[in-house]
Amino acid sequence: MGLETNQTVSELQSNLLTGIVLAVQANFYQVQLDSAETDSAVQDSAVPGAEAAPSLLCTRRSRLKKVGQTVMVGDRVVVEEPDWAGNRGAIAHVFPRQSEMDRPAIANINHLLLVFALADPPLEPLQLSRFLVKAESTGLDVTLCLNKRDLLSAEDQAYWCDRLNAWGYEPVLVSVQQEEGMEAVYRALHNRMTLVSGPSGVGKSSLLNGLLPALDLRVGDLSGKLRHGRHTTRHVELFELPSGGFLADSPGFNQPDLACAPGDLAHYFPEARQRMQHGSCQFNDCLHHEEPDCAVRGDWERYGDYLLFLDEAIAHQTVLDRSPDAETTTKRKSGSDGQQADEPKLSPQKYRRTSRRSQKQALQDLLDESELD
Ligand SMILES: Nc1nc2c(ncn2[C@@H]2O[C@H](COP(=O)(O)OP(=O)(O)O)[C@@H](O)[C@H]2O)c(=O)[nH]1
Ligand SMILES: [Mg+2]
Ligand SMILES: [Zn+2]
Repeated sequence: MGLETNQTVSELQSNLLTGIVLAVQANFYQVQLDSAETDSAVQDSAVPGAEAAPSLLCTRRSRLKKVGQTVMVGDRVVVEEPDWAGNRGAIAHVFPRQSEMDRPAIANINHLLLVFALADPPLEPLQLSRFLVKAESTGLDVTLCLNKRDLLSAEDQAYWCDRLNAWGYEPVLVSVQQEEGMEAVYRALHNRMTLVSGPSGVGKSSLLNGLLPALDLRVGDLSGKLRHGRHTTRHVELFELPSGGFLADSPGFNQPDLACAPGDLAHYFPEARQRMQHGSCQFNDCLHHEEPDCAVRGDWERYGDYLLFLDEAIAHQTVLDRSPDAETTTKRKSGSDGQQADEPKLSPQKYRRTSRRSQKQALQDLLDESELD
Protein backbone atom coordinates (compact mmCIF):
# COMPACT_ATOMS: atom_id res chain seq x y z
CA MET A 1 0.00 0.00 0.00
CA GLY A 2 2.68 2.42 1.09
CA LEU A 3 4.86 1.33 -1.77
CA GLU A 4 2.12 2.01 -4.28
CA THR A 5 1.38 5.52 -3.11
CA ASN A 6 5.08 6.34 -3.05
CA GLN A 7 5.52 5.52 -6.71
CA THR A 8 6.99 8.40 -8.66
CA VAL A 9 5.46 9.69 -11.87
CA SER A 10 8.28 8.18 -13.92
CA GLU A 11 7.83 4.85 -12.18
CA LEU A 12 4.16 4.99 -13.04
CA GLN A 13 4.99 5.92 -16.59
CA SER A 14 7.46 3.11 -16.93
CA ASN A 15 4.70 0.75 -15.85
CA LEU A 16 2.53 1.87 -18.75
CA LEU A 17 2.45 -0.32 -21.80
CA THR A 18 2.97 1.93 -24.79
CA GLY A 19 3.09 1.09 -28.46
CA ILE A 20 2.29 2.13 -31.97
CA VAL A 21 -0.76 1.28 -34.09
CA LEU A 22 0.43 -0.62 -37.17
CA ALA A 23 -2.92 -1.41 -38.77
CA VAL A 24 -6.61 -0.71 -38.29
CA GLN A 25 -9.50 -2.79 -39.51
CA ALA A 26 -13.10 -2.33 -38.43
CA ASN A 27 -12.77 -1.79 -34.68
CA PHE A 28 -9.56 -3.74 -34.21
CA TYR A 29 -6.16 -2.16 -33.87
CA GLN A 30 -2.89 -4.00 -34.27
CA VAL A 31 -0.54 -2.42 -31.75
CA GLN A 32 3.16 -3.15 -31.63
CA LEU A 33 4.39 -2.58 -28.11
CA ASP A 34 7.62 -0.70 -27.52
CA SER A 35 10.25 -3.36 -26.98
CA ALA A 36 12.15 -1.97 -23.97
CA GLU A 37 9.11 -2.01 -21.69
CA THR A 38 7.57 -5.24 -22.87
CA ASP A 39 10.70 -7.32 -22.37
CA SER A 40 10.19 -7.59 -18.64
CA ALA A 41 6.41 -7.77 -18.82
CA VAL A 42 6.57 -10.70 -21.20
CA GLN A 43 9.27 -12.42 -19.17
CA ASP A 44 7.17 -11.96 -16.04
CA SER A 45 4.23 -13.64 -17.65
CA ALA A 46 6.56 -16.43 -18.83
CA VAL A 47 4.87 -17.01 -22.14
CA PRO A 48 6.85 -19.65 -23.98
CA GLY A 49 8.15 -18.44 -27.31
CA ALA A 50 7.12 -14.83 -26.79
CA GLU A 51 9.01 -12.34 -28.94
CA ALA A 52 10.73 -9.22 -27.65
CA ALA A 53 8.18 -6.75 -29.06
CA PRO A 54 4.84 -8.50 -29.37
CA SER A 55 1.94 -6.98 -31.19
CA LEU A 56 -1.50 -7.15 -29.63
CA LEU A 57 -4.87 -7.11 -31.34
CA CYS A 58 -6.62 -4.34 -29.44
CA THR A 59 -10.02 -2.82 -29.04
CA ARG A 60 -10.62 0.80 -28.12
CA ARG A 61 -11.80 1.61 -24.61
CA SER A 62 -15.39 2.82 -24.60
CA ARG A 63 -14.22 5.88 -22.68
CA LEU A 64 -12.28 6.91 -25.81
CA LYS A 65 -15.33 6.35 -27.98
CA LYS A 66 -17.44 8.52 -25.71
CA VAL A 67 -15.10 11.47 -26.04
CA GLY A 68 -14.81 10.91 -29.80
CA GLN A 69 -11.11 10.01 -29.63
CA THR A 70 -10.27 8.15 -32.82
CA VAL A 71 -7.36 5.78 -33.22
CA MET A 72 -5.36 5.90 -36.44
CA VAL A 73 -2.51 3.96 -37.94
CA GLY A 74 0.66 5.63 -36.64
CA ASP A 75 -0.89 6.65 -33.33
CA ARG A 76 1.19 6.17 -30.20
CA VAL A 77 -1.04 4.61 -27.57
CA VAL A 78 -1.26 3.22 -24.06
CA VAL A 79 -2.47 -0.35 -23.84
CA GLU A 80 -4.22 -1.77 -20.79
CA GLU A 81 -5.15 -5.25 -19.68
CA PRO A 82 -2.76 -7.11 -21.93
CA ASP A 83 -3.73 -10.74 -22.36
CA TRP A 84 -0.32 -12.21 -23.22
CA ALA A 85 -1.65 -15.66 -23.96
CA GLY A 86 -4.34 -14.42 -26.30
CA ASN A 87 -2.38 -11.43 -27.58
CA ARG A 88 -5.24 -9.09 -26.88
CA GLY A 89 -5.42 -5.71 -25.23
CA ALA A 90 -7.38 -2.48 -25.00
CA ILE A 91 -6.26 0.97 -26.08
CA ALA A 92 -6.79 3.30 -23.14
CA HIS A 93 -5.07 6.47 -24.31
CA VAL A 94 -3.88 8.11 -27.52
CA PHE A 95 -0.91 10.46 -27.30
CA PRO A 96 -1.17 13.82 -29.08
CA ARG A 97 -0.38 13.55 -32.78
CA GLN A 98 2.63 15.26 -34.35
CA SER A 99 0.90 15.17 -37.73
CA GLU A 100 -2.30 13.82 -39.20
CA MET A 101 -3.18 12.97 -42.80
CA ASP A 102 -6.57 12.27 -44.30
CA ARG A 103 -5.77 10.24 -47.35
CA PRO A 104 -4.38 7.87 -46.38
CA ALA A 105 -5.57 8.20 -42.79
CA ILE A 106 -2.31 8.09 -40.85
CA ALA A 107 -0.82 9.90 -37.88
CA ASN A 108 2.69 11.02 -36.93
CA ILE A 109 4.26 10.78 -40.38
CA ASN A 110 7.25 13.14 -40.58
CA HIS A 111 8.75 12.22 -43.93
CA LEU A 112 7.47 11.50 -47.43
CA LEU A 113 9.33 9.24 -49.83
CA LEU A 114 8.02 10.06 -53.27
CA VAL A 115 8.83 7.27 -55.71
CA PHE A 116 8.73 7.65 -59.48
CA ALA A 117 10.22 5.51 -62.24
CA LEU A 118 12.68 6.92 -64.77
CA ALA A 119 11.17 4.56 -67.34
CA ASP A 120 8.47 1.89 -67.65
CA PRO A 121 6.23 3.80 -67.03
CA PRO A 122 8.00 6.80 -68.60
CA LEU A 123 8.63 9.77 -66.32
CA GLU A 124 5.88 12.32 -66.96
CA PRO A 125 7.11 15.74 -65.78
CA LEU A 126 3.61 17.13 -65.23
CA GLN A 127 2.54 14.13 -63.17
CA LEU A 128 5.75 14.32 -61.14
CA SER A 129 5.18 18.03 -60.65
CA ARG A 130 1.66 17.35 -59.38
CA PHE A 131 2.91 14.79 -56.85
CA LEU A 132 5.71 17.08 -55.72
CA VAL A 133 3.35 20.00 -55.16
CA LYS A 134 0.96 17.73 -53.25
CA ALA A 135 3.91 16.46 -51.19
CA GLU A 136 5.15 19.99 -50.46
CA SER A 137 1.66 21.00 -49.35
CA THR A 138 1.90 18.60 -46.39
CA GLY A 139 4.80 20.60 -44.97
CA LEU A 140 6.71 17.36 -44.35
CA ASP A 141 10.26 16.61 -45.48
CA VAL A 142 10.22 15.15 -48.97
CA THR A 143 12.72 12.74 -50.50
CA LEU A 144 12.36 12.16 -54.23
CA CYS A 145 13.42 8.69 -55.31
CA LEU A 146 13.66 7.83 -59.02
CA ASN A 147 13.61 4.07 -59.56
CA LYS A 148 14.53 1.78 -62.47
CA ARG A 149 17.74 3.58 -63.31
CA ASP A 150 18.91 0.28 -64.80
CA LEU A 151 16.66 1.07 -67.78
CA LEU A 152 18.42 4.39 -68.57
CA SER A 153 21.84 5.28 -69.93
CA ALA A 154 24.19 7.32 -67.75
CA GLU A 155 23.53 10.34 -70.00
CA ASP A 156 19.77 10.07 -69.58
CA GLN A 157 20.16 9.69 -65.83
CA ALA A 158 22.31 12.84 -65.72
CA TYR A 159 19.70 14.66 -67.84
CA TRP A 160 16.96 13.99 -65.26
CA CYS A 161 19.23 14.89 -62.35
CA ASP A 162 20.03 18.26 -63.95
CA ARG A 163 16.42 18.93 -64.85
CA LEU A 164 15.19 18.17 -61.33
CA ASN A 165 18.02 20.17 -59.75
CA ALA A 166 16.61 23.14 -61.65
CA TRP A 167 13.24 22.41 -60.02
CA GLY A 168 14.97 22.60 -56.63
CA TYR A 169 15.26 18.86 -55.93
CA GLU A 170 18.10 16.42 -55.49
CA PRO A 171 16.62 13.12 -56.55
CA VAL A 172 18.00 9.79 -55.36
CA LEU A 173 18.41 7.54 -58.40
CA VAL A 174 18.10 3.84 -57.63
CA SER A 175 17.39 0.48 -59.08
CA VAL A 176 15.45 -1.53 -56.56
CA GLN A 177 15.75 -4.57 -58.78
CA GLN A 178 19.54 -4.32 -59.23
CA GLU A 179 19.99 -3.05 -55.65
CA GLU A 180 21.80 0.04 -56.87
CA GLY A 181 21.94 3.34 -54.99
CA MET A 182 19.95 2.02 -52.04
CA GLU A 183 22.30 3.37 -49.33
CA ALA A 184 20.94 6.89 -49.86
CA VAL A 185 17.40 5.56 -49.40
CA TYR A 186 18.37 3.80 -46.17
CA ARG A 187 19.89 7.02 -44.88
CA ALA A 188 16.77 9.01 -45.74
CA LEU A 189 14.53 6.53 -43.91
CA HIS A 190 16.60 6.05 -40.76
CA ASN A 191 14.58 6.66 -37.56
CA ARG A 192 11.80 8.48 -39.39
CA MET A 193 8.10 7.81 -39.87
CA THR A 194 7.94 7.65 -43.64
CA LEU A 195 4.99 7.46 -45.98
CA VAL A 196 5.85 6.00 -49.38
CA SER A 197 3.89 7.59 -52.18
CA GLY A 198 3.87 7.60 -55.97
CA PRO A 199 1.91 6.32 -58.94
CA SER A 200 1.43 2.61 -59.50
CA GLY A 201 3.97 0.57 -61.40
CA VAL A 202 7.02 2.58 -60.29
CA GLY A 203 8.29 -0.06 -57.84
CA LYS A 204 6.93 0.99 -54.44
CA SER A 205 6.00 -2.54 -53.39
CA SER A 206 9.33 -3.84 -54.70
CA LEU A 207 11.11 -1.19 -52.66
CA LEU A 208 9.24 -2.09 -49.48
CA ASN A 209 9.89 -5.77 -50.05
CA GLY A 210 13.59 -4.98 -50.39
CA LEU A 211 13.60 -2.95 -47.19
CA LEU A 212 11.48 -5.42 -45.22
CA PRO A 213 12.47 -8.91 -46.34
CA ALA A 214 9.78 -10.58 -44.22
CA LEU A 215 7.04 -8.63 -45.89
CA ASP A 216 6.30 -10.16 -49.31
CA LEU A 217 3.96 -7.45 -50.56
CA ARG A 218 2.21 -7.82 -53.86
CA VAL A 219 4.44 -6.77 -56.73
CA GLY A 220 2.92 -5.78 -60.03
CA ASP A 221 -0.49 -5.59 -58.39
CA LEU A 222 -0.78 -9.37 -58.16
CA SER A 223 -1.50 -10.95 -54.84
CA GLY A 224 1.37 -13.09 -53.64
CA LYS A 225 -1.01 -15.19 -51.62
CA LEU A 226 -4.27 -15.24 -53.51
CA ARG A 227 -3.03 -14.63 -57.04
CA HIS A 228 -6.01 -12.40 -57.49
CA GLY A 229 -5.70 -9.62 -60.05
CA ARG A 230 -6.75 -6.00 -59.66
CA HIS A 231 -5.21 -5.81 -56.22
CA THR A 232 -4.06 -2.43 -55.14
CA THR A 233 -2.70 -1.40 -51.78
CA ARG A 234 -5.72 0.31 -50.28
CA HIS A 235 -5.33 -0.09 -46.56
CA VAL A 236 -2.53 1.83 -45.03
CA GLU A 237 -0.27 -0.20 -42.77
CA LEU A 238 2.96 0.59 -40.95
CA PHE A 239 6.05 -1.59 -40.97
CA GLU A 240 9.03 -1.31 -38.67
CA LEU A 241 12.41 -1.00 -40.34
CA PRO A 242 15.03 -3.36 -38.89
CA SER A 243 17.47 -0.43 -38.70
CA GLY A 244 15.02 1.91 -36.93
CA GLY A 245 12.03 3.85 -38.15
CA PHE A 246 8.69 2.99 -39.69
CA LEU A 247 7.41 2.82 -43.26
CA ALA A 248 3.87 3.06 -44.57
CA ASP A 249 2.74 2.05 -48.03
CA SER A 250 0.03 4.38 -49.23
CA PRO A 251 -2.92 3.43 -51.39
CA GLY A 252 -1.88 4.12 -54.97
CA PHE A 253 -3.37 7.17 -56.58
CA ASN A 254 -2.44 8.57 -59.95
CA GLN A 255 -3.76 12.11 -59.93
CA PRO A 256 -3.59 13.79 -56.55
CA ASP A 257 -6.01 16.70 -56.38
CA LEU A 258 -4.49 20.07 -55.61
CA ALA A 259 -7.12 21.34 -53.25
CA CYS A 260 -4.99 24.10 -51.76
CA ALA A 261 -5.72 27.79 -51.38
CA PRO A 262 -4.63 29.61 -54.58
CA GLY A 263 -2.47 31.96 -52.56
CA ASP A 264 -0.51 29.07 -51.04
CA LEU A 265 0.33 27.32 -54.30
CA ALA A 266 3.54 29.22 -55.12
CA HIS A 267 5.01 28.16 -51.78
CA TYR A 268 4.89 24.55 -52.95
CA PHE A 269 7.32 25.25 -55.81
CA PRO A 270 10.95 25.59 -54.60
CA GLU A 271 11.73 27.71 -57.69
CA ALA A 272 8.93 30.14 -56.82
CA ARG A 273 9.94 30.20 -53.15
CA GLN A 274 13.44 31.18 -54.19
CA ARG A 275 12.10 34.01 -56.40
CA MET A 276 9.94 35.28 -53.53
CA GLN A 277 13.00 35.30 -51.27
CA HIS A 278 15.07 37.31 -53.71
CA GLY A 279 12.42 39.78 -54.81
CA SER A 280 8.93 40.84 -53.90
CA CYS A 281 5.72 41.26 -55.82
CA GLN A 282 3.95 44.63 -55.93
CA PHE A 283 0.78 43.14 -54.46
CA ASN A 284 0.74 41.15 -51.23
CA ASP A 285 -1.93 38.85 -52.59
CA CYS A 286 -0.22 38.41 -55.96
CA LEU A 287 -1.14 35.11 -57.62
CA HIS A 288 1.83 35.56 -59.98
CA HIS A 289 -0.31 35.44 -63.08
CA GLU A 290 -0.96 38.75 -64.86
CA GLU A 291 -0.29 41.16 -62.02
CA PRO A 292 2.23 43.94 -62.70
CA ASP A 293 5.65 43.86 -61.00
CA CYS A 294 5.59 40.16 -60.12
CA ALA A 295 8.78 38.58 -58.82
CA VAL A 296 7.64 35.01 -59.45
CA ARG A 297 6.37 35.11 -63.04
CA GLY A 298 9.18 34.23 -65.40
CA ASP A 299 10.66 31.69 -67.72
CA TRP A 300 11.34 28.92 -65.24
CA GLU A 301 10.45 25.47 -66.53
CA ARG A 302 7.51 24.74 -64.26
CA TYR A 303 5.87 28.14 -64.46
CA GLY A 304 3.34 26.60 -66.90
CA ASP A 305 2.60 23.84 -64.35
CA TYR A 306 2.10 26.55 -61.75
CA LEU A 307 -0.51 28.32 -63.92
CA LEU A 308 -2.29 25.04 -64.63
CA PHE A 309 -2.46 24.10 -60.93
CA LEU A 310 -3.48 27.67 -60.10
CA ASP A 311 -6.56 27.25 -62.31
CA GLU A 312 -7.40 24.04 -60.42
CA ALA A 313 -6.90 25.68 -57.04
CA ILE A 314 -9.10 28.63 -58.06
CA ALA A 315 -11.80 26.26 -59.33
CA HIS A 316 -11.63 24.36 -56.04
CA GLN A 317 -11.85 27.60 -54.08
CA THR A 318 -14.88 28.70 -56.11
CA VAL A 319 -16.71 25.48 -55.28
CA LEU A 320 -15.89 25.93 -51.59
CA ASP A 321 -17.09 29.53 -51.61
CA ARG A 322 -20.41 28.56 -53.21
CA SER A 323 -21.26 25.80 -50.74
CA PRO A 324 -19.98 26.18 -47.21
CA ASP A 325 -20.61 22.48 -46.58
CA ALA A 326 -18.43 21.26 -49.43
CA GLU A 327 -15.41 20.89 -47.19
CA THR A 328 -17.15 18.58 -44.76
CA THR A 329 -18.47 16.29 -47.48
CA THR A 330 -15.16 15.87 -49.24
CA LYS A 331 -12.86 15.82 -46.24
CA ARG A 332 -13.19 13.15 -43.62
CA LYS A 333 -11.76 14.71 -40.51
CA SER A 334 -10.86 12.45 -37.67
CA GLY A 335 -13.06 12.89 -34.68
CA SER A 336 -16.18 13.16 -36.79
CA ASP A 337 -15.86 9.69 -38.26
CA GLY A 338 -15.35 8.04 -34.89
CA GLN A 339 -18.86 6.66 -34.83
CA GLN A 340 -18.48 5.21 -38.27
CA ALA A 341 -15.38 3.30 -37.25
CA ASP A 342 -17.28 1.86 -34.32
CA GLU A 343 -19.77 0.03 -36.50
CA PRO A 344 -19.12 -3.60 -35.58
CA LYS A 345 -18.37 -5.40 -38.80
CA LEU A 346 -17.13 -8.63 -37.29
CA SER A 347 -17.84 -10.44 -34.12
CA PRO A 348 -14.94 -10.15 -31.66
CA GLN A 349 -15.65 -13.71 -30.53
CA LYS A 350 -14.10 -14.85 -33.76
CA TYR A 351 -10.70 -13.82 -32.46
CA ARG A 352 -10.78 -15.18 -28.93
CA ARG A 353 -8.25 -17.68 -27.76
CA THR A 354 -6.18 -17.88 -30.86
CA SER A 355 -2.42 -17.81 -31.15
CA ARG A 356 -0.57 -14.66 -32.08
CA ARG A 357 0.30 -16.11 -35.43
CA SER A 358 -3.28 -16.91 -36.33
CA GLN A 359 -4.41 -13.53 -35.05
CA LYS A 360 -1.92 -11.82 -37.27
CA GLN A 361 -3.19 -14.01 -40.07
CA ALA A 362 -6.78 -13.08 -39.22
CA LEU A 363 -5.99 -9.42 -39.48
CA GLN A 364 -4.16 -9.99 -42.73
CA ASP A 365 -7.13 -11.97 -44.07
CA LEU A 366 -9.40 -9.08 -43.14
CA LEU A 367 -7.15 -6.70 -44.98
CA ASP A 368 -7.00 -8.99 -48.00
CA GLU A 369 -10.71 -9.75 -48.06
CA SER A 370 -11.70 -6.14 -48.08
CA GLU A 371 -9.38 -5.55 -51.04
CA LEU A 372 -11.17 -8.08 -53.20
CA ASP A 373 -14.08 -5.88 -54.21
N1 LIG B 1 13.65 -2.61 -64.55
C1 LIG B 1 13.23 -2.46 -63.28
N2 LIG B 1 11.99 -2.89 -62.96
C2 LIG B 1 11.59 -2.74 -61.68
C3 LIG B 1 12.43 -2.16 -60.69
N3 LIG B 1 11.75 -2.13 -59.52
C4 LIG B 1 10.53 -2.67 -59.78
N4 LIG B 1 10.42 -3.06 -61.08
C5 LIG B 1 9.26 -3.69 -61.71
O1 LIG B 1 8.21 -2.75 -61.86
C6 LIG B 1 6.93 -3.38 -61.77
C7 LIG B 1 6.05 -2.68 -60.76
O2 LIG B 1 6.61 -2.87 -59.47
P1 LIG B 1 5.74 -2.70 -58.12
O3 LIG B 1 6.69 -2.87 -57.00
O4 LIG B 1 4.53 -3.56 -58.13
O5 LIG B 1 5.28 -1.18 -58.27
P2 LIG B 1 4.17 -0.39 -57.42
O6 LIG B 1 2.91 -0.45 -58.24
O7 LIG B 1 4.70 1.00 -57.34
O8 LIG B 1 4.04 -1.04 -56.10
C8 LIG B 1 7.21 -4.84 -61.41
O9 LIG B 1 7.13 -5.61 -62.58
C9 LIG B 1 8.63 -4.80 -60.88
O10 LIG B 1 9.30 -6.03 -61.09
C10 LIG B 1 13.76 -1.73 -61.08
O11 LIG B 1 14.56 -1.23 -60.30
N5 LIG B 1 14.08 -1.90 -62.39
MG1 LIG C 1 2.26 -1.72 -55.08
ZN1 LIG D 1 3.76 37.71 -58.06
